[in-house]
Amino acid sequence: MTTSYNVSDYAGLKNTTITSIEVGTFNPKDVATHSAWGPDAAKATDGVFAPEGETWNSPYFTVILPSAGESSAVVIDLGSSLTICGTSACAPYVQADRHNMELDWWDESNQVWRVWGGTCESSGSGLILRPVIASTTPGGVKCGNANADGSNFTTRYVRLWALPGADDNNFSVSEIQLRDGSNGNSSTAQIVSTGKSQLGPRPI
Ligand SMILES: [Ca+2]
Repeated sequence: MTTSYNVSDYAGLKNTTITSIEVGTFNPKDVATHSAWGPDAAKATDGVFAPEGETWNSPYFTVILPSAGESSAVVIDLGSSLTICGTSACAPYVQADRHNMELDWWDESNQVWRVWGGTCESSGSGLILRPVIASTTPGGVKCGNANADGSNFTTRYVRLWALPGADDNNFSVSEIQLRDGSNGNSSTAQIVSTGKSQLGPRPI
């Protein structure tokens, strides 16, 4: 990385002389001291799905969640507050390992995470495509009616995390898709999550 500063542009600093610069230990993760962002998890918003049934921890497709619980969530930052479709025509959609996960959205006004729904635990293996099913019961999202309509939600941040109580600790996500809910909730609603920054696993 190269940076350039034209010191003479700053009044009062033009007489400053730098004789040497010593670079200390560089931590690429904790560059912001006010928060500890997790690693880049962009594989979950790159628009690429793994072949159905791909190994749950494929390094080519997956973001690994080290454990169940909110502390191992992956978080999508949509860049600005967007209205996301919550009805079955264009509800959130994921490809993840077979376990049950909860999808939450950040309520900026009240500074809390709100439950939107969860993935249905599957008896299959590997990575499995499925819709997120609407439910507003915190921590209690289980397999329900996949055609149930949830509510649209407006948020900048969405997170996905594995619910406790699973029969193993193999949690991963390969894709999360969120669609535009501001234009009629059609089945062709634009995907608004692809290419957006995703961080995890650490909640903000
Ligand atoms: Ca992907």
